[in-house]
Amino acid sequence: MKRALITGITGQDGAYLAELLLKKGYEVHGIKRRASLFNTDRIDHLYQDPHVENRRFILHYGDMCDASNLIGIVQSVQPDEVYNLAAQSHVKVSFEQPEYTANVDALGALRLLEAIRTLGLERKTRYYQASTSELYGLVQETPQTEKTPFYPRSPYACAKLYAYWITVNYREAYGMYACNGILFNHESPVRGETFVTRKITRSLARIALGLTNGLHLGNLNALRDWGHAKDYVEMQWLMLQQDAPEDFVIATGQQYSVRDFVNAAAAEIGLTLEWKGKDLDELGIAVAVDMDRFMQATGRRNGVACAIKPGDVVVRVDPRYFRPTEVETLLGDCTKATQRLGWRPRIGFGEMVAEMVREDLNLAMRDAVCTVAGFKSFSYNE
Ligand code: NDP
Ligand code: GDR
Repeated sequence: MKRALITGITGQDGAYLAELLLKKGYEVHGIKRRASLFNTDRIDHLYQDPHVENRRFILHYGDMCDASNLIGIVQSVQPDEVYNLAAQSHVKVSFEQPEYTANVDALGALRLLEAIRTLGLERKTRYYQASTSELYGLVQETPQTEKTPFYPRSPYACAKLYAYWITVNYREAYGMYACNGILFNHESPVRGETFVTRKITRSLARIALGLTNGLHLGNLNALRDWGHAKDYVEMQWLMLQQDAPEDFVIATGQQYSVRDFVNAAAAEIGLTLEWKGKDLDELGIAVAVDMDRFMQATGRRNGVACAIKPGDVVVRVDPRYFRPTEVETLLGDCTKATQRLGWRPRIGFGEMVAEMVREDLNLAMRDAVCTVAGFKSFSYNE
């Protein structure tokens, strides 16, 4: 039985990857930070009681800032494969916590690689580094491939640049099977709530059910290549199953703006928006609500009504979500992954948006029921 160690197992990708590896028969170990709350929502369905024998899903307390802890875990697990997914992964937050971001995202990767090397596992353990399209930053060519020069535009991207190169260096210096997946944005119903896609689907669902008032966004013109996390974790696994380690771009080759994403998500709940004004004064105003579509989206549940009326301002621009240096456009070319690994994304943009809206409507309906029953429902708007 193969043994995998996943850092960042409580995150979006960690949860999907753990599920995939368990299905493939792996024993899956994950590193989880100690927190004052459980923080295991995304992996609760995989949980196995520690008192059960022959468990295949095992969590270890750890932190990417703690080298001795990482050495101890790698020593005890003796993994065949390590997936380094842990990161302070929010680009905007990295401007507020640049040093911490560098510690976790850059030095964290080094600590893990050093743990593998100093324990003498460099010929046994294969290593995957979660690299990112943010490395391209101020893009030098479109679409971006494995050969496109990097130009990072945030403390997050600068930290990930170090992690990218230290992975290449350990491959070349020590002959390790270590590779980078340069992944473009990938989303899902369990995407963190403060990334723009999930913020949009969650907020629109809550506005439609009268749980919150409006959606405040930053740069509506930013262009991204959005894929589905489920497709992308499969590629992370595939990259570690080859004869030789290599770096790959993972993307869909399709690009949409943040405004396009809002329109697509709104359409899922029967809402048509009209965009008025410019720059900081731009507004997304409801012009029509298709009640049948709304009822269909909410599963035709009794008592559920749409709180949005034509003329309502649904979206506003708020400069607090602007970044000091923005990545305006990203579009990936995954030809190498398609030709060499036979990989191509299966879930399209429309299907992904529909799934995210459906799941967020379900969560919002649950909150609406609780609110009616007198329980308080919180609307964090970050
Ligand atoms: P998430 O933010 O959902 O998950 C990040 C994970 O890292 C969480 O499990 C988090 O733990 C953990 N983590 C954060 N800090 C530490 C630390 N100091 N020690 C240990 N664990 C820590 O990210 P995603 O799942 O979306 O992304 C996975 C990886 O892929 C990240 O490295 C990200 O930078 C990268 N990436 C993501 C892309 C995307 O579009 N999703 C695209 C390209 C790259 P906790 O739950 O406790 O916060
Ligand atoms: P990104 O994702 O920065 O690409 O990093 P995010 O969803 O945060 O932003 C995408 C684009 O949307 C614009 N935007 C907003 N973003 C957020 N979060 N909130 C807003 O209100 C908002 N309004 C507009 C942003 O300015 C940006 O242009 C993600 C992360 O998962 C990284 O870890 C990963 O490496 C990259 O994707 C690839």
